[in-house]
Amino acid sequence: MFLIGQYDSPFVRRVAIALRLYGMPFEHRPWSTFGDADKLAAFNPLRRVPTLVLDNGEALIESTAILDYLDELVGPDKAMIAADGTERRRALKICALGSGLADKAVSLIYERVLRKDQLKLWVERCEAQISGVLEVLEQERSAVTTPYWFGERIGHADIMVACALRFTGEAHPALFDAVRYPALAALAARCEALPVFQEIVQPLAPPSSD
Ligand SMILES: N[C@@H](CCC(=O)N[C@@H](CS)C(=O)NCC(=O)O)C(=O)O
Repeated sequence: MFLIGQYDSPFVRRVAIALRLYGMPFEHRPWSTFGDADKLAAFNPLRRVPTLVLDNGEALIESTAILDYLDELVGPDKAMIAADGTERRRALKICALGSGLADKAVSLIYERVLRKDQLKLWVERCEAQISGVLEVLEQERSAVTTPYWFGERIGHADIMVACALRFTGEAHPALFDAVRYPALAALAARCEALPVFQEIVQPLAPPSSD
């Protein structure tokens, strides 16, 4: 199977990290969503990444749906999320907040680099959404005493939040102040220190309007 997308995308990175942690071999095709849009469109008409193309040619899209498939392959004991119940619901919510944070940080970077005149209403809305989510995640995480969000083992929630924080910090340094969000900063540092996070990483290269 091959994974399309560059590792500066928090969504591609979360999937690649999960593939590695699950010990699943994959090829990496670091195509750009803009520069390689036509190649990408042959597998995903949305021209978005991550896109995971299976050995039978089937293309999976949306990081959450891709991880759902990987979880099914490894089975409930190894899956990095609870199979059901309250813990699964809570983990999915943390993942959704982390992925929403990344979505808004991506929208804001597109607004900043692709538009000649930024729309103030949209910029302010994205900024408010980003800081609102950071506040809530910080509150939630500071109430947790285990090394990772749901215990001793890393899970999809930790990976998503860490990938979103790295992206937000690189794309919008003014919006992520580690002093203001110490519990999140500590979680991100713990994750980023792992070999898999150090292997699967790429400094942000935003698209340009040129
Ligand atoms: N909800 C999607 C978000 C994926 C996403 O926003 N990917 C960005 C790159 S970080 C992308 O493909 N952008 C191009 C576009 O949306 O046109 C997921 O979880 O996979």
